[in-house]
Amino acid sequence: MKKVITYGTFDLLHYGHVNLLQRAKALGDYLIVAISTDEFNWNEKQKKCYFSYEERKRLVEAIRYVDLVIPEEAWDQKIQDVKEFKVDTFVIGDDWTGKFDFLKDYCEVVYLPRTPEISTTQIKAELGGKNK
Ligand code: C2G
Repeated sequence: MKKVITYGTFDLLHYGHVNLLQRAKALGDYLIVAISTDEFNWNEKQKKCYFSYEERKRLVEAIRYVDLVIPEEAWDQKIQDVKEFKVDTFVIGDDWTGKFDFLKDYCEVVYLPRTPEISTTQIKAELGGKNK
């Protein structure tokens, strides 16, 4: 069984996220998604999520391509995750190109093109504008 892993916040889940998860699953048989915890998002990415970790986990678990959701609590947990879950391929959007090449010592590393026209930031901005 070929195992794939990816990491992300997945706040305000949208089709760009789903496009990524669909392509990630197509690279193997089992897809693990590490979702950033609320603490990790705030402390490391200065992101304040609309949905809590538990709500984001509930949404991502409902996606047909996803087999397991685990928490992302630290930048440096990836090597441990790859070893613990015997992961063959690490996948993430190409906005991170090069940032995780260190994982090539442990698994295949794939950067996939982002879905260009959608982002959580854009959704928040447009909704914020309408509420004025
Ligand atoms: N994504 C995408 N297209 C978009 C938006 C997001 O392909 N329009 C991808 C991102 O490239 C990423 C995944 O969807 O692979 C999740 O995106 P985010 O929730 O924004 O994740 P991010 O904040 O980039 O966190 O340790 C890695 C980080 O946790 C990644």
